[in-house]
Amino acid sequence: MRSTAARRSICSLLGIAICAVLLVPAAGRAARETAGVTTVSSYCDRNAAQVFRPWGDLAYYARLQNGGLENGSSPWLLRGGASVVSGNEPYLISGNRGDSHSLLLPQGSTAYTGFVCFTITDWHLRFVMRNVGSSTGALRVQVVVPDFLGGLLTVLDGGTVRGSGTWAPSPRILLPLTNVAWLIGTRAVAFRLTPVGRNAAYQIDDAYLDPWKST
Ligand SMILES: [Ca+2]
Repeated sequence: MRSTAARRSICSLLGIAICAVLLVPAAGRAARETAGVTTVSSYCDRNAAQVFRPWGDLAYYARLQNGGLENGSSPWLLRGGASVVSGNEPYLISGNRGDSHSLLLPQGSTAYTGFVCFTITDWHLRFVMRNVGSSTGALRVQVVVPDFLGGLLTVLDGGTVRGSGTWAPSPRILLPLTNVAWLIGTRAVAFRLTPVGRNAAYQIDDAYLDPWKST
């Protein structure tokens, strides 16, 4: 295992989102990083829509920036072999029939979304996914939170989801941010997605969040 000093050196090269997670002492556990993070620019999509309505979910969801991976990988940070690949989720929930790419997360990879704005409440995060690895593999969702007054980052565990080999919407992932509202200063968070388990691998597309927990 890398030393803390080594991990801090890597942090200085890779940026704040990676830095936050490299310094987490154990997966699934909130942790803090004291290296200098001062400001975070976030993305706010005001055009919410009922994109998961065909599955009985009437909530209004806002799309994450490049949530459909149709514009390269930016602002996502892809590590450990994660990559944008040809092939879209088949339901075209964005409404754009020209969508043609998605995100492959092989074993050992990690992907971070860009920072997105939100209101102080609980959220639902949802995307379209399929399992392309072991049937027992899962996908861990974590939340990267810039801390109050800037400067600190916290990583929260949003739990794990599982999918089959057929494209389907993920479960609605509840992000209990109300409980940590006291430490949030910038009104922006990002998400980290990591396959977990032996030979776990996933493909995801069209990442959205319900910023108002509307249902
Ligand atoms: Ca796509």
